[in-house]
Amino acid sequence: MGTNNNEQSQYDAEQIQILEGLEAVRKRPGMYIGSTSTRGLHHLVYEIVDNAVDEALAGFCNEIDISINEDNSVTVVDNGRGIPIGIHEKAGIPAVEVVFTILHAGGKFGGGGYKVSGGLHGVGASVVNALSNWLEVEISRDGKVYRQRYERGNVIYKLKEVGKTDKTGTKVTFMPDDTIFDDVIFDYDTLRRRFREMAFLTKGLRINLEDKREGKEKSVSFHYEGGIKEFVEYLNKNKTTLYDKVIYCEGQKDDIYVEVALQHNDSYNEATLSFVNNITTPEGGMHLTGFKSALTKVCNDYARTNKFLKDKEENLSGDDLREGLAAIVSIKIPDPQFEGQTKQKLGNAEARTAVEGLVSEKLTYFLEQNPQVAKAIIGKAVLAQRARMAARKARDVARKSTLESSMALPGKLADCSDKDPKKCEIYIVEGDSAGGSAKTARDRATQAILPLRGKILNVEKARIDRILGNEEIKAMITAFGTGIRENFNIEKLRYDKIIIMTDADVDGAHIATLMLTFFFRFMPDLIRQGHVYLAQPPLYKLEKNKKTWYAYSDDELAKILDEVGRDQNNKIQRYKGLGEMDAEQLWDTTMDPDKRVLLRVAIDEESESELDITFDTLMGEKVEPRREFIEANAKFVKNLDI
Ligand code: 2B7
Repeated sequence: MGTNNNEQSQYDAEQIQILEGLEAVRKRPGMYIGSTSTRGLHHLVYEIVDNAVDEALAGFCNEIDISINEDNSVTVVDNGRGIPIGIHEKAGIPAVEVVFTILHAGGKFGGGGYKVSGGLHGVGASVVNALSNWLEVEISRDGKVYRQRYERGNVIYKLKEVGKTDKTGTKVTFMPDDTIFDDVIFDYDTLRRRFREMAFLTKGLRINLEDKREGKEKSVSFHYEGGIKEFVEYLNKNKTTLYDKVIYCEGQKDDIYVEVALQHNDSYNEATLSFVNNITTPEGGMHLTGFKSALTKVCNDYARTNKFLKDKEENLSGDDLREGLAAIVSIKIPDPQFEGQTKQKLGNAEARTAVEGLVSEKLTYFLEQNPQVAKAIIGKAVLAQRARMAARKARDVARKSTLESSMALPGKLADCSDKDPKKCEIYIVEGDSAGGSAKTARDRATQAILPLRGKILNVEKARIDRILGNEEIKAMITAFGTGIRENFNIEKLRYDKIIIMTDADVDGAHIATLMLTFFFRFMPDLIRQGHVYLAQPPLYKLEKNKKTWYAYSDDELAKILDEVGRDQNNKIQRYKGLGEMDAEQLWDTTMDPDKRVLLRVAIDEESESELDITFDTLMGEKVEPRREFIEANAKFVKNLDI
């Protein structure tokens, strides 16, 4: 400071620029990590871990430890080479300091490393540093341990030697800035899900996660030698597979590395997950398109050559061939371009060519070598094709007849009189008798009632023709007015709220899950846009001295009893079903918009693939996981204050 030495002032200038750089991150954190919500907070961990994963991808690291510390700081340790500590030529400071204090200090470093990890925003360590109260990095390299500390992005002391070691690697500990994030509490399960996915996507890498917070102590370790092959096995774990082997291929075209694994099961749903640089791409894009076209083309060629399809028969469609498919498409590409409304769709055309080329070549060879597997895949697709054609015919007939009868509403529906969908709601009620009480109880202007008989069809276990032929499902589709799947149109929704009302017992929960499964598969936007609710009928009625209380759980009953005193004057009734309530009670406890509690059903978008799994666990034949599902079901449901 205060010197006129030319070199020195140049150095100062550089420093000032650096400070401005990180200040920008603190001013507009959302630009760099998406948001300052819980999601953004967890993103900090992913950014640091991404750098360690890159070191693993470069072939120098095979284990990463992540711990949530007692003070809610996070430590990440890798056994890679250690971030270089030599003086960076341009910046004149140790390379590690460049990594943590200069914005966008990404790319190739010291050679050898292949930086592919996109990160949602691809900004890395300096952003985490800028958004942390403090951050410490410790590097083990060349027999020595070095350390540096930063606070809100500012260097607290120069890189210093603090000990000796015979190991190599990097350790980063940071405390997120509580003045920037809405909430600085890490969620173990969110991290666990993400790291399991990362471990699947990086074969051979071991990722250990530990929660050291008091009262929350737990740990888990992920390590998959088979990588995405094991990911596919995991997706199929509660299913019956059509053949034993997971079909797998990997390869590189130009600078794109492609890895694909797939295996069919006997269900009717597809679970294809695609990733770019280890980031999930729910909207797909070029890599997914390449995979789909290769699968469709290769299988049709095979089916023709081997006479599974007669000359005059139509080609198998992509959907036919993907019925019951579990697949992972994972690519690594140096410069991913994301397009579309949400910027989540991979736009690089060369990714399509790379995936399509690799999968075509390898799958053609595989089918020739494994005719039994080929037969199973083509055989299932042929059945799917027949069902699809039958369903199309049925729909055409249905369309004609609905045109004639101008969209006949189902006979069982007691519709409401108000025609403004914003004000209207429909109760889907289990059983005719409860349906009867609900019809009596309702507000006729705004509440419609659709009673359903018994268990509704499990759409996970039925093919499209059977599903669309099912009376209960037809009734719901016509009542809602939106149509399904690619024909779904939210503007046509006839009710703002779709409320599932079932008994408050295990069977009721099962029926509700079956309905949610149907919505999830055929009209997921209904759930995404928050139109689907669960009614909450009470479990108990307590009468005492001419007063009445309703309890919606055992805990609540206990609380009420504590308040009113536990004595002989208590008359407690346990409701076994909605049918036991008369219309007035049903209105008071469950349907009156001023008093009722509704649960809004939500999809956890970050784990949509897990949602499939949870539904499947519930729904599949394997009976034993059923209990879990009912508990897990609670996860889809977010409490709604009304
Ligand atoms: C682009 C930057 C971020 N980097 C290296 C080398 C190893 C290395 C890293 C890392 C997070 C928490 C524990 C390369 C890459 C910087 O250049 S970052 N390891 N681990 C990490 O951040 N873990 C490297 C060439 C030769 N020697 C080391």
